[in-house]
Amino acid sequence: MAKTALIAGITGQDGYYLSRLLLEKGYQVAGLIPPQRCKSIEKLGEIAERIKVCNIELTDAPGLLSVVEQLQPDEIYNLAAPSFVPDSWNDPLGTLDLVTGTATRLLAGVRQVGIPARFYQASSSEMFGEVNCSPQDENTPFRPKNPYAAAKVHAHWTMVHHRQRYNLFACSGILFNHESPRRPPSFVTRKVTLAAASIKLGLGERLEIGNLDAKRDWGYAGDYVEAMWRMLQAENPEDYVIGTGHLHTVRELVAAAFSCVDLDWEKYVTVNPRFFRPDEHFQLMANPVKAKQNLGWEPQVSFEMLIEKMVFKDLERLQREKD
Ligand code: GDR
Repeated sequence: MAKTALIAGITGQDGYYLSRLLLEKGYQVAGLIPPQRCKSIEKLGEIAERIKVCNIELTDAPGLLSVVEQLQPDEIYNLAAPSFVPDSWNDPLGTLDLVTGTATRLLAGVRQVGIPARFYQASSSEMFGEVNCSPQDENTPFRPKNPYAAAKVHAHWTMVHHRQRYNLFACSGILFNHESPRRPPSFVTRKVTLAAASIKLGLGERLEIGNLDAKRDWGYAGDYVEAMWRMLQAENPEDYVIGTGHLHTVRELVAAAFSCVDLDWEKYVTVNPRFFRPDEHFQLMANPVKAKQNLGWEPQVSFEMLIEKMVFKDLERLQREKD
Protein backbone atom coordinates (compact mmCIF):
# COMPACT_ATOMS: atom_id res chain seq x y z
CA MET A 1 0.00 0.00 0.00
CA ALA A 2 1.19 3.53 -0.78
CA LYS A 3 2.69 5.42 2.12
CA THR A 4 1.16 8.72 3.22
CA ALA A 5 3.20 11.79 4.06
CA LEU A 6 1.88 14.91 5.75
CA ILE A 7 3.82 18.14 5.18
CA ALA A 8 3.58 21.39 7.14
CA GLY A 9 5.05 24.25 5.12
CA ILE A 10 4.26 22.53 1.82
CA THR A 11 4.04 25.69 -0.29
CA GLY A 12 7.62 26.81 0.39
CA GLN A 13 10.70 25.93 -1.63
CA ASP A 14 11.45 22.75 0.31
CA GLY A 15 7.78 21.75 0.39
CA TYR A 16 7.76 21.75 -3.40
CA TYR A 17 10.92 19.66 -3.83
CA LEU A 18 9.94 17.24 -1.07
CA SER A 19 6.42 16.75 -2.46
CA ARG A 20 7.85 16.11 -5.92
CA LEU A 21 10.28 13.54 -4.53
CA LEU A 22 7.63 11.74 -2.48
CA LEU A 23 5.13 11.67 -5.38
CA GLU A 24 7.85 10.16 -7.58
CA LYS A 25 8.32 7.50 -4.92
CA GLY A 26 4.61 6.67 -5.00
CA TYR A 27 3.57 8.40 -1.76
CA GLN A 28 0.22 10.03 -1.17
CA VAL A 29 1.11 13.54 -0.15
CA ALA A 30 -1.01 15.80 2.04
CA GLY A 31 -0.23 19.39 2.98
CA LEU A 32 -1.39 21.60 5.83
CA ILE A 33 -2.43 25.00 4.51
CA PRO A 34 -4.11 27.77 6.55
CA PRO A 35 -7.65 28.46 5.18
CA GLN A 36 -6.91 32.09 4.30
CA ARG A 37 -3.95 30.91 2.19
CA CYS A 38 -5.71 28.03 0.44
CA LYS A 39 -4.83 29.42 -2.99
CA SER A 40 -1.12 29.17 -2.19
CA ILE A 41 -1.22 25.49 -3.24
CA GLU A 42 -1.08 26.86 -6.80
CA LYS A 43 2.54 27.76 -6.12
CA LEU A 44 3.30 24.05 -6.45
CA GLY A 45 2.49 24.28 -10.17
CA GLU A 46 2.16 21.01 -12.03
CA ILE A 47 2.12 18.85 -8.88
CA ALA A 48 -0.57 20.88 -7.04
CA GLU A 49 -3.48 18.75 -8.18
CA ARG A 50 -1.85 15.59 -6.82
CA ILE A 51 -1.65 17.01 -3.28
CA LYS A 52 -4.40 16.48 -0.72
CA VAL A 53 -4.91 19.87 0.92
CA CYS A 54 -5.86 20.01 4.61
CA ASN A 55 -7.08 23.56 5.27
CA ILE A 56 -6.13 24.22 8.84
CA GLU A 57 -4.39 26.82 10.98
CA LEU A 58 -1.06 25.58 12.31
CA THR A 59 -2.07 27.10 15.68
CA ASP A 60 -5.18 24.88 15.86
CA ALA A 61 -4.03 22.01 18.11
CA PRO A 62 -7.33 20.03 18.14
CA GLY A 63 -7.61 20.52 14.37
CA LEU A 64 -4.09 19.19 13.79
CA LEU A 65 -4.81 16.25 16.07
CA SER A 66 -7.86 15.35 14.03
CA VAL A 67 -5.92 15.62 10.73
CA VAL A 68 -3.31 13.21 12.11
CA GLU A 69 -6.07 10.90 13.34
CA GLN A 70 -7.91 10.85 10.02
CA LEU A 71 -4.90 10.69 7.76
CA GLN A 72 -2.81 8.27 9.84
CA PRO A 73 0.34 9.42 8.03
CA ASP A 74 3.41 7.21 7.87
CA GLU A 75 5.66 10.26 7.79
CA ILE A 76 5.27 13.87 8.93
CA TYR A 77 7.61 16.61 7.74
CA ASN A 78 7.50 19.87 9.68
CA LEU A 79 8.95 22.52 7.37
CA ALA A 80 6.71 25.36 8.57
CA ALA A 81 8.64 28.55 9.39
CA PRO A 82 8.95 32.18 8.37
CA SER A 83 12.32 31.52 6.77
CA PHE A 84 13.74 35.02 6.15
CA VAL A 85 15.93 35.44 9.22
CA PRO A 86 15.98 39.29 9.60
CA ASP A 87 12.14 39.36 9.69
CA SER A 88 12.16 37.43 12.97
CA TRP A 89 13.31 40.60 14.78
CA ASN A 90 10.01 42.26 13.81
CA ASP A 91 7.90 39.46 15.28
CA PRO A 92 9.87 37.29 17.72
CA LEU A 93 6.77 35.86 19.39
CA GLY A 94 4.99 35.08 16.13
CA THR A 95 8.17 33.37 14.92
CA LEU A 96 8.36 31.30 18.10
CA ASP A 97 4.74 30.26 17.84
CA LEU A 98 4.96 29.22 14.22
CA VAL A 99 8.30 27.42 14.52
CA THR A 100 8.10 25.82 17.98
CA GLY A 101 4.33 25.77 18.29
CA THR A 102 3.82 23.82 15.07
CA ALA A 103 6.48 21.25 16.01
CA THR A 104 5.01 20.84 19.49
CA ARG A 105 1.42 20.53 18.29
CA LEU A 106 2.31 17.97 15.61
CA LEU A 107 4.44 15.90 17.99
CA ALA A 108 1.64 15.97 20.56
CA GLY A 109 -0.76 14.84 17.81
CA VAL A 110 1.42 11.84 16.93
CA ARG A 111 1.76 10.88 20.59
CA GLN A 112 -1.93 11.28 21.41
CA VAL A 113 -3.17 9.42 18.34
CA GLY A 114 -0.60 6.73 19.11
CA ILE A 115 0.46 5.97 15.53
CA PRO A 116 4.02 4.99 14.56
CA ALA A 117 4.40 8.03 12.27
CA ARG A 118 7.99 9.08 11.63
CA PHE A 119 8.61 12.77 12.25
CA TYR A 120 11.06 15.14 10.54
CA GLN A 121 11.86 18.52 12.07
CA ALA A 122 13.45 21.19 9.86
CA SER A 123 16.30 22.52 11.97
CA SER A 124 18.75 25.13 10.73
CA SER A 125 22.46 25.92 10.76
CA GLU A 126 21.36 29.31 12.17
CA MET A 127 21.04 27.42 15.49
CA PHE A 128 24.85 27.26 15.71
CA GLY A 129 24.94 31.05 15.69
CA GLU A 130 28.14 32.47 17.08
CA VAL A 131 30.37 29.49 16.45
CA ASN A 132 33.93 29.24 17.67
CA CYS A 133 34.81 26.17 15.62
CA SER A 134 34.37 25.37 11.96
CA PRO A 135 33.05 23.20 10.39
CA GLN A 136 30.01 22.38 12.54
CA ASP A 137 28.68 18.89 13.11
CA GLU A 138 25.99 17.21 15.21
CA ASN A 139 28.00 17.79 18.41
CA THR A 140 28.58 21.52 17.94
CA PRO A 141 26.78 23.53 20.67
CA PHE A 142 23.95 25.87 19.70
CA ARG A 143 24.49 29.58 20.38
CA PRO A 144 21.60 31.21 18.49
CA LYS A 145 21.92 34.90 17.64
CA ASN A 146 18.42 35.87 16.54
CA PRO A 147 14.76 35.08 17.33
CA TYR A 148 14.46 32.76 14.32
CA ALA A 149 17.45 30.69 15.44
CA ALA A 150 16.31 30.64 19.08
CA ALA A 151 12.88 29.37 18.01
CA LYS A 152 14.52 26.67 15.88
CA VAL A 153 16.61 25.56 18.87
CA HIS A 154 13.47 25.35 21.00
CA ALA A 155 11.69 23.28 18.33
CA HIS A 156 14.75 21.04 17.97
CA TRP A 157 14.90 20.27 21.68
CA THR A 158 11.14 19.75 21.85
CA MET A 159 11.55 17.08 19.17
CA VAL A 160 14.51 15.48 21.02
CA HIS A 161 12.50 15.38 24.27
CA HIS A 162 9.57 13.68 22.54
CA ARG A 163 11.95 11.14 21.04
CA GLN A 164 13.51 10.37 24.41
CA ARG A 165 10.44 10.46 26.62
CA TYR A 166 7.86 8.89 24.30
CA ASN A 167 10.16 6.81 22.13
CA LEU A 168 8.90 8.48 18.93
CA PHE A 169 10.77 8.05 15.66
CA ALA A 170 11.60 11.74 15.39
CA CYS A 171 14.68 13.39 13.98
CA SER A 172 15.94 16.69 12.78
CA GLY A 173 17.97 17.75 9.80
CA ILE A 174 20.20 20.68 10.63
CA LEU A 175 20.25 22.16 7.16
CA PHE A 176 22.69 24.76 5.93
CA ASN A 177 21.61 27.28 3.26
CA HIS A 178 19.88 25.51 0.41
CA GLU A 179 18.71 27.30 -2.68
CA SER A 180 16.94 26.81 -6.00
CA PRO A 181 15.10 28.75 -8.70
CA ARG A 182 12.14 28.64 -6.26
CA ARG A 183 13.93 30.74 -3.65
CA PRO A 184 12.17 34.07 -3.02
CA PRO A 185 14.22 37.12 -4.14
CA SER A 186 14.66 38.35 -0.54
CA PHE A 187 17.39 35.71 -0.13
CA VAL A 188 20.79 36.62 -1.42
CA THR A 189 21.25 33.86 -4.03
CA ARG A 190 18.01 34.57 -5.84
CA LYS A 191 18.43 38.32 -5.47
CA VAL A 192 21.75 38.00 -7.30
CA THR A 193 20.66 35.54 -10.02
CA LEU A 194 17.56 37.59 -10.77
CA ALA A 195 19.61 40.78 -11.00
CA ALA A 196 22.18 39.18 -13.32
CA ALA A 197 19.42 37.89 -15.61
CA SER A 198 17.50 41.20 -15.55
CA ILE A 199 20.59 43.26 -16.37
CA LYS A 200 21.50 40.87 -19.19
CA LEU A 201 18.06 41.30 -20.75
CA GLY A 202 18.11 45.09 -20.33
CA LEU A 203 15.34 44.93 -17.70
CA GLY A 204 17.50 46.13 -14.82
CA GLU A 205 20.53 48.34 -14.40
CA ARG A 206 22.21 47.69 -11.06
CA LEU A 207 22.35 45.37 -8.07
CA GLU A 208 22.57 46.71 -4.51
CA ILE A 209 24.01 44.15 -2.16
CA GLY A 210 25.13 43.83 1.47
CA ASN A 211 28.36 42.36 2.78
CA LEU A 212 30.37 40.89 -0.12
CA ASP A 213 32.68 39.14 2.35
CA ALA A 214 29.87 37.25 4.14
CA LYS A 215 30.33 33.51 3.68
CA ARG A 216 27.84 30.69 3.51
CA ASP A 217 27.74 26.95 2.79
CA TRP A 218 25.25 26.91 -0.12
CA GLY A 219 23.70 23.74 -1.56
CA TYR A 220 20.78 22.76 -3.79
CA ALA A 221 17.36 22.33 -2.15
CA GLY A 222 16.56 19.35 -4.40
CA ASP A 223 19.51 17.46 -2.88
CA TYR A 224 18.56 18.39 0.68
CA VAL A 225 15.01 17.02 0.56
CA GLU A 226 16.51 13.65 -0.41
CA ALA A 227 18.45 13.79 2.88
CA MET A 228 15.20 14.52 4.79
CA TRP A 229 13.55 11.46 3.28
CA ARG A 230 16.57 9.24 3.94
CA MET A 231 16.57 10.25 7.62
CA LEU A 232 13.06 8.87 7.97
CA GLN A 233 13.99 5.59 6.21
CA ALA A 234 16.95 4.91 8.53
CA GLU A 235 16.92 2.18 11.15
CA ASN A 236 17.21 4.63 14.05
CA PRO A 237 16.00 8.20 14.50
CA GLU A 238 19.04 10.47 14.63
CA ASP A 239 19.83 14.09 13.87
CA TYR A 240 22.01 15.06 10.92
CA VAL A 241 23.93 18.08 9.72
CA ILE A 242 23.23 18.59 6.01
CA GLY A 243 25.44 20.87 3.95
CA THR A 244 28.18 20.76 1.33
CA GLY A 245 31.22 21.38 3.54
CA HIS A 246 32.33 24.23 1.25
CA LEU A 247 32.24 27.95 1.99
CA HIS A 248 31.75 30.67 -0.61
CA THR A 249 31.62 34.44 -0.22
CA VAL A 250 28.80 36.62 -1.50
CA ARG A 251 31.46 38.10 -3.81
CA GLU A 252 32.03 34.63 -5.35
CA LEU A 253 28.29 34.21 -5.69
CA VAL A 254 27.94 37.52 -7.52
CA ALA A 255 30.93 36.77 -9.78
CA ALA A 256 29.58 33.29 -10.63
CA ALA A 257 26.09 34.62 -11.47
CA PHE A 258 27.31 37.47 -13.66
CA SER A 259 29.80 35.25 -15.45
CA CYS A 260 26.88 32.98 -16.49
CA VAL A 261 25.57 35.92 -18.54
CA ASP A 262 29.03 37.12 -19.65
CA LEU A 263 28.93 40.35 -17.66
CA ASP A 264 31.63 41.95 -15.52
CA TRP A 265 29.90 42.17 -12.12
CA GLU A 266 32.07 45.04 -10.88
CA LYS A 267 30.40 47.36 -13.40
CA TYR A 268 26.91 46.68 -12.05
CA VAL A 269 27.13 45.99 -8.32
CA THR A 270 27.03 48.55 -5.50
CA VAL A 271 27.48 47.73 -1.83
CA ASN A 272 24.70 49.19 0.34
CA PRO A 273 25.22 49.01 4.13
CA ARG A 274 21.43 48.80 4.51
CA PHE A 275 21.75 45.07 3.75
CA PHE A 276 24.56 44.45 6.25
CA ARG A 277 23.82 42.30 9.29
CA PRO A 278 25.52 43.08 12.60
CA ASP A 279 27.92 40.53 14.12
CA GLU A 280 28.36 38.39 11.06
CA HIS A 281 31.94 37.40 11.59
CA PHE A 282 31.33 33.71 12.23
CA GLN A 283 31.59 31.00 9.60
CA LEU A 284 28.75 28.56 9.19
CA MET A 285 30.10 25.54 7.32
CA ALA A 286 28.81 21.97 7.54
CA ASN A 287 30.66 18.79 8.31
CA PRO A 288 28.21 16.36 6.65
CA VAL A 289 30.28 13.21 7.31
CA LYS A 290 27.65 11.51 9.46
CA ALA A 291 25.02 11.88 6.71
CA LYS A 292 27.43 10.36 4.20
CA GLN A 293 28.34 7.46 6.46
CA ASN A 294 24.88 6.57 7.81
CA LEU A 295 22.56 7.68 5.01
CA GLY A 296 24.85 7.47 1.99
CA TRP A 297 23.86 11.08 1.33
CA GLU A 298 26.08 13.48 -0.59
CA PRO A 299 25.19 16.69 -2.44
CA GLN A 300 25.01 16.17 -6.21
CA VAL A 301 24.82 19.80 -7.36
CA SER A 302 27.93 21.96 -6.92
CA PHE A 303 27.88 25.68 -6.07
CA GLU A 304 28.67 26.59 -9.69
CA MET A 305 25.97 24.26 -11.06
CA LEU A 306 23.44 25.68 -8.61
CA ILE A 307 24.09 29.30 -9.56
CA GLU A 308 23.99 28.42 -13.25
CA LYS A 309 20.69 26.59 -12.79
CA MET A 310 19.20 29.63 -11.02
CA VAL A 311 20.49 32.21 -13.50
CA PHE A 312 19.25 30.24 -16.52
CA LYS A 313 15.84 29.72 -14.97
CA ASP A 314 15.57 33.46 -14.27
CA LEU A 315 16.65 34.26 -17.84
CA GLU A 316 14.03 31.85 -19.18
CA ARG A 317 11.25 33.31 -16.98
CA LEU A 318 12.10 36.94 -17.71
CA GLN A 319 12.44 36.27 -21.42
CA ARG A 320 8.98 34.65 -21.44
CA GLU A 321 7.46 37.64 -19.64
CA LYS A 322 9.20 40.03 -22.01
CA ASP A 323 7.90 38.31 -25.19
P1 GDR B 1 20.33 33.25 5.62
O1 GDR B 1 20.05 33.57 4.06
O2 GDR B 1 20.02 34.41 6.48
O3 GDR B 1 21.70 32.66 5.73
O4 GDR B 1 19.23 32.14 5.97
P2 GDR B 1 20.22 34.88 3.19
O5 GDR B 1 20.23 34.44 1.78
O6 GDR B 1 19.22 35.93 3.56
O7 GDR B 1 21.68 35.44 3.61
C1 GDR B 1 22.87 34.76 3.28
C2 GDR B 1 24.08 35.63 3.51
O8 GDR B 1 24.16 36.66 2.51
C3 GDR B 1 24.51 37.90 3.15
N1 GDR B 1 24.06 39.03 2.31
C4 GDR B 1 22.78 39.29 1.97
N2 GDR B 1 21.63 38.65 2.28
C5 GDR B 1 20.47 39.14 1.76
N3 GDR B 1 19.32 38.50 2.02
N4 GDR B 1 20.46 40.27 0.96
C6 GDR B 1 21.62 40.96 0.63
O9 GDR B 1 21.60 41.94 -0.09
C7 GDR B 1 22.84 40.44 1.15
N5 GDR B 1 24.13 40.81 1.04
C8 GDR B 1 24.86 39.95 1.75
C9 GDR B 1 23.79 37.80 4.49
O10 GDR B 1 24.33 38.74 5.39
C10 GDR B 1 24.11 36.35 4.84
O11 GDR B 1 25.43 36.25 5.33
C11 GDR B 1 18.89 31.06 5.13
C12 GDR B 1 17.38 30.82 5.32
O12 GDR B 1 16.97 29.87 4.39
C13 GDR B 1 17.07 30.32 6.70
O13 GDR B 1 15.68 30.04 6.80
C14 GDR B 1 17.88 29.06 6.94
O14 GDR B 1 17.60 28.56 8.22
C15 GDR B 1 19.36 29.36 6.77
O15 GDR B 1 19.60 29.89 5.48
C16 GDR B 1 20.21 28.11 6.93
